[in-house]
Amino acid sequence: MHSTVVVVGSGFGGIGMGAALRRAGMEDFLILEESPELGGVWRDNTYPGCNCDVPAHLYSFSFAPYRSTRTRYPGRRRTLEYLRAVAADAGLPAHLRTDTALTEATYRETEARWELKAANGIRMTADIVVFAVGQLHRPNIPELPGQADFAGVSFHTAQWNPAADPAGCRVAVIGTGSSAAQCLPSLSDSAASVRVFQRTPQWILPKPAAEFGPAARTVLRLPGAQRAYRWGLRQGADTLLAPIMRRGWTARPAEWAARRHLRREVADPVLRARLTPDYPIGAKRIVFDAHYYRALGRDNVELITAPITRIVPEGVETADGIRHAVDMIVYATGFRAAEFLSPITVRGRGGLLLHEQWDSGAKAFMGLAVPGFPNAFLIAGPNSFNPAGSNPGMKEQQIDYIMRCLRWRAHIDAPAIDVRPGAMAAYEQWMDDALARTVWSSNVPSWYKHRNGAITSPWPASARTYGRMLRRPPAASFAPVTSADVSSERIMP
Ligand code: N01
Repeated sequence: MHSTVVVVGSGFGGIGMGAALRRAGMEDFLILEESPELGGVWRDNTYPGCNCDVPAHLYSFSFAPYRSTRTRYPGRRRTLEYLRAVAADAGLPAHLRTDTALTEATYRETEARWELKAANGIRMTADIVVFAVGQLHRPNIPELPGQADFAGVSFHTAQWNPAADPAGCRVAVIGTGSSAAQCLPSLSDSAASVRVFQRTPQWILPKPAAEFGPAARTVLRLPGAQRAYRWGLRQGADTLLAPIMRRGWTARPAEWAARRHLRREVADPVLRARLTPDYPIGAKRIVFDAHYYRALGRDNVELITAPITRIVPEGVETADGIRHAVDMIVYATGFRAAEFLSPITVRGRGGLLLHEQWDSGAKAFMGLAVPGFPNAFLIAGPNSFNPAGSNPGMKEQQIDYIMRCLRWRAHIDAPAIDVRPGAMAAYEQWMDDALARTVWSSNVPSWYKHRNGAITSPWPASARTYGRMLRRPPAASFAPVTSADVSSERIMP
């Protein structure tokens, strides 16, 4: 089986890519999806309280803008419905191959084609492969001694056990990131007790109400108002949030707002002190939330800050020797975000293994292409996560650029195109300089970083800057792969 393009993954990136291919009149493409249905993280995360902490009018594609005069922050079900609707409107179901987990992708130099193998035995070839597998879907469950002996139920937030009813249970939530903040209020509504195990306090900025008030609804009914609102959100993210990521005074207003939020929500000074971070705001992904602090103040909720030493049959043991008896452990411990494309084995020119090349931290030109891997593109690749705005928006910019690369390749009639090593070197230099000016260069661990400390996930500037850099024509950064290259050259050591 051969397709001109194979897209891997059907979250926002894969659906956006498929829609762009259809708009360009392309029919010969497949979208491979390892799960039984499309949706990415919005399909996977079914924990109670799961919702989007970016306003949906921004967290949507420009070609299918989210329209509502009522809902500002939809729940996960509504976001999943939005994605399904975009896919249906673009005619993507006919291109989707579900239950097809790609395991290997190998570039065959003589044919300038990708050979693809899936776990279900399907083999295919493609001229172009676009990896849109995301980075926040492989759960990070810490290895704690005694885990296997736990007598209750335990699971990760992204693998919520629908049969496990927290009502009347004693629940442990390990972790205090966005997932924990979103599920704690719902859990504490029905659980007998919830103990929240915090290793590091988070910076939390208040999130406006999920629904618009009457005045905003009236305004949003006016012609063009929702488009203007989306534009304002994008400008606001670039102007107000992106500067937080730089070190120094530009982060002060956000830190002040976060401290004010904490003061308003937590009356107890002792609890407040335990919830106050001692690292710069933005060093970890900021939590946007309005209910977490208040939930922590409930009578049936307790914040535990002593480090976890092990899991025991009856619950969680901490370094102060206390055994916290629980029936359910919820690992809100995040994702193995630095392991891009894992567990797919990707081989490029000369048998080059992508994961060997990325051993000390993933890198890709503009987060979307790697020298030595011709005709392969990434959506949401290294250093293209926007911590201060809309990631569907970043993905849309990547998709537009990939489409321009495909048109350029057709125009010059090249079997394959590859990133020029010089363009990659210049980009890496720019990236290193830009990252050195950000708050992430401080010694704070987060999912933004590889285990060796390399900063592999976030984009270090505004979305506007990203778009400006992608305006350069593909010919400035890519080169056709000639047959002479194919037979003799190994691009990278
Ligand atoms: O994961 P996280 P998340 N012992 O990595 C703790 C996106 N998202 O699932 O900070 C004890 O942020 C860890 O502690 P520490 C969003 O981009 C979006 O919450 O490392 N604790 C931390 O508290 C987000 O940033 C939405 O010290 C341990 C927590 O677990 C990203 O997903 C909603 C531990 C992990 O926090 C990930 O969020 C939800 C251990 N051994 C998520 N190991 C939207 O609304 C880890 N921790 C769009």
